[in-house]
Amino acid sequence: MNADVLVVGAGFAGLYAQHKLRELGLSVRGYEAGADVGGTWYWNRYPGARCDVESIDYSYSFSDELQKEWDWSERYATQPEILRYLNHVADRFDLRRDISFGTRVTSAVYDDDAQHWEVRADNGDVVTATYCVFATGSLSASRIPDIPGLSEFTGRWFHTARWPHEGVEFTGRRVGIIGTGSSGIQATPLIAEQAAHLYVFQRSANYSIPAGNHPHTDETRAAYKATYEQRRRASRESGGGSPHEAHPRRTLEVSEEERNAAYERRWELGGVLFSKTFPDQMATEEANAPARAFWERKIRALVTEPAVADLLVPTDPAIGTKRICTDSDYYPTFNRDDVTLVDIRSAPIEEITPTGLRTTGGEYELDDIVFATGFDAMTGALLGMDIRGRGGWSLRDAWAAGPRTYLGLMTAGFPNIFIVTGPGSPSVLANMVLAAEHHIDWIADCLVHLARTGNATIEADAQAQDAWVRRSNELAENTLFPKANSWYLGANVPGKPGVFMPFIGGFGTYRTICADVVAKGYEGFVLTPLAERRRTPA
Ligand code: N01
Repeated sequence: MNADVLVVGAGFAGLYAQHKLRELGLSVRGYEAGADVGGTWYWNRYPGARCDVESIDYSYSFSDELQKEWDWSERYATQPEILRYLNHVADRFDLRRDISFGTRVTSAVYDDDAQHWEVRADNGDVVTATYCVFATGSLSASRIPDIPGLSEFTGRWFHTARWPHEGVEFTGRRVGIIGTGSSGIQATPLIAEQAAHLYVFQRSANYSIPAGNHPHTDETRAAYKATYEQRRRASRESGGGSPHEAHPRRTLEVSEEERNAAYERRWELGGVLFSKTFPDQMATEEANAPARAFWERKIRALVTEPAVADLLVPTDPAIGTKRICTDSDYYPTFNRDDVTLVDIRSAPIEEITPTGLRTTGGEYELDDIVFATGFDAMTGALLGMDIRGRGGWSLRDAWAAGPRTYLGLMTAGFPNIFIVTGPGSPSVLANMVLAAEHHIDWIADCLVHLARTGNATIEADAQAQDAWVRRSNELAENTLFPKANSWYLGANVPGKPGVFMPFIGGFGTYRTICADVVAKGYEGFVLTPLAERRRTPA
């Protein structure tokens, strides 16, 4: 099988890649591990799953008709609604026809002589493709920690990112949930409503902000649709890919009263943008401390038992250095008699027993265990495949000390492989839909340029890549982010190199950098013409 472009993944990024690249007249072949479209929204079906970026922003911008015709029902869409939306997009633009579903790409090997990739999938398919686009997601390789005894457990167990499609009934059952990141924090209140008793096993407390979700009305929908164009423009120029204006002054330049009023306004609005109340909030501990103190006062007021509140307040000194969570009624859930917060920091889990779980502090009888234990983020899905570039050089070796890319788009030694929202791009720090659209548009323009200029390959120049990695690291080091043990740094995966993976310089700035690179003739990339031996048939 041959294709001009092979696209791996059929989430937001992969679907748009199908649409955009097909429009260029290229033959596109797609592979997707899930049985249908949706990517992260196909897999993450746990109770309470919803997006923490407003639905009107977390949606495609490439078609004005699409964004005008789709009516979001709530400010923050639920997983089922986002999946319905993606199915609608796939139907509307006929995007399924070139995708093999339920099929995982296992390897991609570059043939230097033929200047193409040979890609293999787990159904036995072998495809030769000139270009590969890896739209494999930043949070797609789910992780179950290596806790002894799981195979002996006689109850049911689930991972939030591999949730059964038919749903799970917890009524009358004793449930243990391990993990208190975004997934655990969203699932906890809903599982608590059903379970006979819920044990929340917490190793690290997280900062969560009430989401401030509300239904949209015809009026709010008409209002946002009328200003969509301005909203999208503001999002593209912003730091995080959605319209947001921080307070015009720095944290300590305003009085305590004004500061608290600003936090209160953001708190009332709800959501992750609390982290960006002041422009310097993530830059220094002094600027972060008042926001953190405000958060703590709010949370303590929600939790009845002071000892439980003590546990729910993170030990990380700064708020927002780990991905901030958003919730609906997470903290009040711990006031219920049928919910117990178990501190597994001071008394770690020793093993899963046939009938529950044992920590160094005690034994818990459980019917069900829910792993909300996260992902091998940003690199897990890519390194899960055997990708070999020039001279058989493997991506796993190239990234052994942490991911190295130029602009997050390409890696030196791997010609014609594009990564969508990869490490070294704003990625998870931005609105992923707009970030994916930006990358796919950039890739499409690049392929047109290659064709027009008679070039067959493009790859990152090693020196430009080194400089980009240095620049990204320096930017991160000037913030509080690297101080936390977060998945941004790979800290949740034993043995993973501790490198801050996303580009933290801001989405708008990054877009300008990418445009400048193109304006300067793809500066930092090496373009090579079609090899002589390919032009003249033997
Ligand atoms: O995963 P996480 P997540 N023993 O890695 C714990 C996006 N997302 O799926 O912190 C015991 O954040 C771990 O403890 P610790 C969003 O970007 C978005 O919740 O390592 N515990 C932690 O508490 C988010 O950041 C949305 O000490 C163990 C938890 O498991 C990202 O996905 C919703 C353990 C993992 O938290 C990941 O979120 C959901 C062990 N061995 C997800 N191993 C929204 O849009 C891990 N843990 C709202």
